[in-house]
Amino acid sequence: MLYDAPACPYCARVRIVLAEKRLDWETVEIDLRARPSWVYDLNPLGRVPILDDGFVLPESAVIMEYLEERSPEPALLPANPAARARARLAVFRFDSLLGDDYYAFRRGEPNELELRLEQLPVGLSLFSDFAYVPWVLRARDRFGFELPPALDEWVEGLSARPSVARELEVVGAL
Ligand SMILES: N[C@@H](CCC(=O)N[C@@H](CS)C(=O)NCC(=O)O)C(=O)O
Repeated sequence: MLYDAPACPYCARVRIVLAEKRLDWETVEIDLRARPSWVYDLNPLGRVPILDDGFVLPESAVIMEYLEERSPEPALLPANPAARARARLAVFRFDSLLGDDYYAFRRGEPNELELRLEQLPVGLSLFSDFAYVPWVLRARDRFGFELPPALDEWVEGLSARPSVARELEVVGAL
């Protein structure tokens, strides 16, 4: 079971990985503006995504790691240990490399989102690319950011994958 919210880019990470690994999950949509109190029983922080796979697991990056280990094929992390570490580091640093400025922009606060988009650590692995692409799609399609050409190409490449194409539809409907 995936406790999900369409607008949530952290949930989008998990939706993409589930689709890539062709895992079929039931989804419970959570309305974050009228959140049921039982969500706090599953995750004391009250946040989605939350995966229930016989045990309850919040935190999108941890869920991604779990799914990569639970269902290793197709692999989203590279085989080489150094390359795996670099991809994981990119996800670990998500807040400083994108999230902090993205959410500062959303709050109307000073931000360097344009610079962050220029310097995004993309192309290290599918794993880290899927961890970043939900915010890039929203920056472009919801907030009108013109992406640097290399990033635009990266999005185009990923959009050929049904898992990401589906997320383009989700963003288009927000
Ligand atoms: N670190 C969490 C962040 C998840 C998160 O912030 N989800 C948002 C929706 S996009 C949420 O549930 N917000 C409700 C809240 O913060 O109260 C993750 O990676 O899963």
